[in-house]
Amino acid sequence: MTVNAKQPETTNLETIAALATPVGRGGVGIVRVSGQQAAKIAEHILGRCPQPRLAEYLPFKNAEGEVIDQGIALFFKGPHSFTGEDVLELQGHGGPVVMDMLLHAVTHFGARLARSGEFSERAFLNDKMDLTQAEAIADLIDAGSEQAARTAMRSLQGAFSTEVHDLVKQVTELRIYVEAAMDFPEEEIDFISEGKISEKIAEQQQTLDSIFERAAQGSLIREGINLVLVGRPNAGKSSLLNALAQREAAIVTDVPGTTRDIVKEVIMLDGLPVHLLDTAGLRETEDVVEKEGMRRTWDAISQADVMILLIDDTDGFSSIEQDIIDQCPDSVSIVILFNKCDQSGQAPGVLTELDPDLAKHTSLAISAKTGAGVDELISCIKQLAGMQATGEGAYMARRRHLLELTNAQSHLELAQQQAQQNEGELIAEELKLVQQALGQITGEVTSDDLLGKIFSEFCIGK
Ligand SMILES: Nc1nc2c(ncn2[C@@H]2O[C@H](COP(=O)(O)OP(=O)(O)OP(=O)(O)O)[C@@H](O)[C@H]2O)c(=O)[nH]1
Ligand SMILES: [Mg+2]
Repeated sequence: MTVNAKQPETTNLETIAALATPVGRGGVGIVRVSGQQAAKIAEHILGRCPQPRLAEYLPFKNAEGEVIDQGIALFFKGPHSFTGEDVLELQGHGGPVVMDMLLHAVTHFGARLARSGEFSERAFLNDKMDLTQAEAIADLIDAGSEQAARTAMRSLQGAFSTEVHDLVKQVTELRIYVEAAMDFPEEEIDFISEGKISEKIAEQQQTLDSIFERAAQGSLIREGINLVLVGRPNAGKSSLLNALAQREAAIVTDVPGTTRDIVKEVIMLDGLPVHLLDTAGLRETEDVVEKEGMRRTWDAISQADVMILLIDDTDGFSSIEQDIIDQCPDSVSIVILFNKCDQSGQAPGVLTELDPDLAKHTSLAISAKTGAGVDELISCIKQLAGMQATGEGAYMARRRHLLELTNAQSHLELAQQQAQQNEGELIAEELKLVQQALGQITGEVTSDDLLGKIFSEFCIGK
């Protein structure tokens, strides 16, 4: 069910506490407390509640009045805090035992341990940020590359949500306009058939497409692609995996059938995360272990975005490769690699003069052993993934955002079709669905299930 999930106030919620720094030893460890009891807890532990936003150096005491640590205490009076509630931060010495004692004291005086993402969830419920911004915090923390961190920061600063909000505003205005026109039926047809509505919808479609493109870029930087290496035994799959990973991740020998299980490696190609899978070579065999390996190879192919089909160029393309191409699902992009070009004498790089049947796939000659042609292969992978040269303007987005954007796109397209047919009521209905889809992104319209799912993936203390 879709409901507006925001509660009018969260002041009656329990006070929560968590370790905000990583578990383990560190120079500083921070315990964070949020909720109505924060000031009272400060009085118990520090002897008094510090002045808002003023760092004070104080001893921290437990329930027995013993000093367990001393450090910096900070108090933020709600609503001027991260969560919008009263927040207390105790910065002590970052040892696991000290932090444990401090957490114990804080819970003794009235807080309970926070669930994952509960601080961010309260910030969202108290209108300190919208959903895309809350998600951007988790993405910034999890960022696996500089690009990912930059796009997350852009979303955190509101670039994504501002554009979505602006579009929602335009769609709403248009809907009100159409609805108002319907109150005057004799004028309605004229008013729609003038083409103004269709023009406005077309503008909104453009804006939405541009938002989608940048979100898709961000999502690519966040999630990456699945790339599977496939081919006959000894084609050089494991050698290529090692060349791309720049380490000896998989065993390479001249014995056909060396790789039996899937070898996984995550690499970064200029900010694009690539989940590489090296697989067991495909051939006729009675060996039970190898057969199971090949079953796993096909499993991996079905879940891949890109399949790299390696061929030993000294053997050449055969019906085995043709069968693999024929059995590969349509959703998987195929790259055909003629490997061992150092032996076959073929010049490395993109191949253009190919059989017409193969020409629809990208083909390259490389040498996994010498590294010749590998740079061209990398550019080709980035291009297939849709990675743009500059990550500029991309904002961190998740699959759920892309789904809602696609949903909005299709309803806006339907609204456009209704506009062509002068169907005022149906235009208004479609525009409403566009609004709803976009509202799910920023969290204006969400279900409790969705919120629970999003915040549970956060780390504790955030
Ligand atoms: N000359 C030359 N030899 C290569 C090249 N790539 C791989 N080889 C050799 O080919 C043999 C097989 O390489 P692997 O990488 O183990 O092949 P594979 O496709 O993983 O084989 P399986 O795991 O058995 O399916 C090894 O002896 C490699 O050194 C290349 O580009 N040039
Ligand atoms: Mg191998």
